[in-house]
Amino acid sequence: MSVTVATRPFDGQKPGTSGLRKKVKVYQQPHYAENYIQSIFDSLEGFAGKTLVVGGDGRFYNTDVIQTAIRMAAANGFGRVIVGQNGLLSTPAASHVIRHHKAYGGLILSASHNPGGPDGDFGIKYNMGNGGPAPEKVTDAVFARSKVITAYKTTTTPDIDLTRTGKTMIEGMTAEVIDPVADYAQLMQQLFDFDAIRALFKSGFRMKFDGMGAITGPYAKVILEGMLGAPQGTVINGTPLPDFGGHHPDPNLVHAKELCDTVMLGSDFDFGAASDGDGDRNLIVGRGIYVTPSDSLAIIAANAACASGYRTGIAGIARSMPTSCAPDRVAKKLGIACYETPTGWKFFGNLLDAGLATVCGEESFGTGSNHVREKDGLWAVLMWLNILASTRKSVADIVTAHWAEYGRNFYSRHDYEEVESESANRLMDGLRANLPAIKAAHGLTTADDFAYDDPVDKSHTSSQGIRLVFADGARIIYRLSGTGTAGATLRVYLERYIADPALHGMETQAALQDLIALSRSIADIPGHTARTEPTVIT
Ligand code: G16
Repeated sequence: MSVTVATRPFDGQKPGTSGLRKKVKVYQQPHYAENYIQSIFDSLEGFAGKTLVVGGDGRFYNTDVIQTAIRMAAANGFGRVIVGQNGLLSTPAASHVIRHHKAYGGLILSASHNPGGPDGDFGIKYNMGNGGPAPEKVTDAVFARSKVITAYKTTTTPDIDLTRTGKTMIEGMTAEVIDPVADYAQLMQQLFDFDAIRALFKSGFRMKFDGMGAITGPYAKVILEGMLGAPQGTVINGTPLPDFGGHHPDPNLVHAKELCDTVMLGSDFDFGAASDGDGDRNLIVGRGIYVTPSDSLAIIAANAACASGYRTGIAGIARSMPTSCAPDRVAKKLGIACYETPTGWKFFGNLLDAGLATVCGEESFGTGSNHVREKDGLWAVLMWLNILASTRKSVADIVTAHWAEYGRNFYSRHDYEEVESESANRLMDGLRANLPAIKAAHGLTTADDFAYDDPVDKSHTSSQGIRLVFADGARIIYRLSGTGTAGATLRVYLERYIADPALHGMETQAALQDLIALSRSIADIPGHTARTEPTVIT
């Protein structure tokens, strides 16, 4: 039976960079998830009888909210819900399922790379019919609705069985549990030369893929070990667990240290990769080398034609503003455009839909293409495997050859985590107020607060990060994270371009040393945050 439940608004249901991420304990408050889901439905139009995709990364509280969402979808008039078996769908797979099944939209339950478990984080994100995160005009409407909501609709029906594929009827709506991997695996087979990658593994090539106890494990096992013949055991931490097995499922040099040490420092493996909580991020390492996400995007763009799905070339590249300018150099050589967007995958959607960009990426370990409307961890890994299979070169050789051809953009991000919010805001306000003086004092070519005009829908987005550009093209960028759930995280992005190959072997932090010191003094980071060193350097 459908019922309407009275409720009262909660403060702070404002979606961040990627959906509404909060502590599990916040989400566990009675009516909290329901209010947010109803605010989403109330902000949409014309979905009666249509299909909604629901899935999550398997973190603690995932199946509870999935059952809630299914009941609410039925009561709100959707005709069908497609849900991943056991409530699982990686973020890129969810994006594909939405597109493939021509769904109206989807709810993705994830807090991405944030820790899971009862004391960890949870999140809900709405994706549109193109498979991409809702644009700001929708998320703004959801937030506005959440502030005045008085009731939500649900049903009194029991939980459906998520463990078996098949269909159940709920109040006239079909709930269809699907294999979460099948559609996605088929898409990957269309995009990449599986025969060439199979031959690479057959030749003795060895890799490790770290699923980090999160969602990508099942996808990686089916595709890498199953379809591509990588040896059993290639995928480690491959079972999704509610607390990710205690891992912080963030694929970077800090949280995937074991993988990095094994592959980069050892001699047993040619290639290493990892993906995050919800499967959209990727980390790429080779023997003796870590590939920065910015370099990875540039190298993928330069070599995309190795893969069958991109053989005819790419239309354009898009990168977020803090991502290094390495992809711009590739775009220039290919004679295509490189778009610079604010941080957040949602800003790529229009460019991809309009055919202006084919590949896109961000410094935050995200890379993807127009095959879905999310970044895609396993896609990036398969693209690298395809490039390695076609060229039969090592990761290090591919990267150093790329630098030799284009020059090297030395790049690093310094994060100051869990800073008191007021201090972080004061620091940013101080920078904003002093931009003209900073520009003059350091002879900068640009000192601004980045704003973006979308070339497709003409929307304007302001205050997307302080950008300091030096006369030689070096950059320091300051931004506050939009995905954290405790205090504020100050991100400082540092970049310097060096053309001379004789200097490309320099250690990154050493190459950026003077910029690092300047970044701290210009913003008075120690004064505002009482920190002398960042929490995480990637
Ligand atoms: C999300 C977005 C990304 C963005 C990243 C960084 O990633 O989807 O597009 O680059 O946040 O966020 P911030 O710097 O604001 O913390 P994910 O993987 O968390 O969904």
